[in-house]
Amino acid sequence: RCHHTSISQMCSCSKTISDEKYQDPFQLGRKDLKNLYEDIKKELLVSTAELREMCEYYFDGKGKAFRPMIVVLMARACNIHHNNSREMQASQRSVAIIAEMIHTASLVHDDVIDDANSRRGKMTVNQIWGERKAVLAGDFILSAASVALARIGNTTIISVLTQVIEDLVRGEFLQLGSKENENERFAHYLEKTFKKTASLIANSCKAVSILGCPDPKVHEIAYQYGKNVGIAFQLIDDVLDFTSCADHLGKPTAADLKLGLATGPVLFACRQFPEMNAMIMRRFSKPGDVERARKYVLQSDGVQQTTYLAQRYCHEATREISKLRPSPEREALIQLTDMVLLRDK
Ligand code: GRG
Repeated sequence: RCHHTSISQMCSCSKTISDEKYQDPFQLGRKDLKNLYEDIKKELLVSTAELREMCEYYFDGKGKAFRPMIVVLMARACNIHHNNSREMQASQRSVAIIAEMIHTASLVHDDVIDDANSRRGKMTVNQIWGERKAVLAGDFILSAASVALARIGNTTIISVLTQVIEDLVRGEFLQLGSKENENERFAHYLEKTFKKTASLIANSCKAVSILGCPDPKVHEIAYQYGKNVGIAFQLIDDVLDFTSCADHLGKPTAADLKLGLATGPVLFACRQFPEMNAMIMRRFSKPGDVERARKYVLQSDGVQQTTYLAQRYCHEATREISKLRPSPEREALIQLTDMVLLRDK
């Protein structure tokens, strides 16, 4: 795996990527996102100091801002495709803000469900303020995102983005359950992956395409690009849980196994080492299961197979976005698929 870059570097800093192939295709998107966190904080204005501090906690510039970056690039690519417009609409930028707010609300709730202590190298909201307040902070961020969504004043956009909230909850529910049959297990994993991660990216891309262009074919291209990139992003996330170190990730590694979850690398490894089946069934609950499962995965080609699967999703995303008229933003979206595969955190 290549460890020279991360989405954080590509989205947050001005010039850090040394590889010549990646000549900073994100300059345009970065300009659109310059005041992203300030604008989000404006949406979160609340009267009590504690709630405000909790809600603002993750809007500190330490996230990768991967979703807003895709959204603004997609908005511009669709606008150029439709009428060669170089302008981005205020409503399209609002979608980027709303996407990051929904994402953050879901992180806050996820950390409560998983009883997580660290994220992005800092303590989680639940660790500092306790579970009950963390749930409320997540709710508040989500409600502020809903207010911003209503302000756009377009019922189609409201229904596209509220679908994401339903999918997030259903995805989290799917993760709580498991399947016995091997084929069902993989389908269940991919469905969970779509709902927990890809739906937000797919539907945010669809929303900005609807705002920028009346052609339903373009909406489908935007949706398919976001869906495929989103699934690839989660597959690589699942790989990094096995291959990266905790310090670099900003959260513990093998976290999925510790939570009892069998992700892509485990499901592929199980085909080579069927003895893992029993461990999967008991959700790695016996002492030593987590360590043994991790060893099996690293001995198997589970990591390579999952990465290969992610490559196929990225290839599909590239095929979809290539149907749009050429533009620097379209090229950035294509390069972004490579960076999803090469990221190391
Ligand atoms: C409150 C809307 C809402 C949902 C409740 C808890 C829940 C249902 C859903 C959890 C969804 C979730 C946390 C999915 C994980 C997605 C994921 C890959 C997160 C990591 O994304 P990065 O790497 O994070 O982009 P940064 O830190 O860079 O922002």
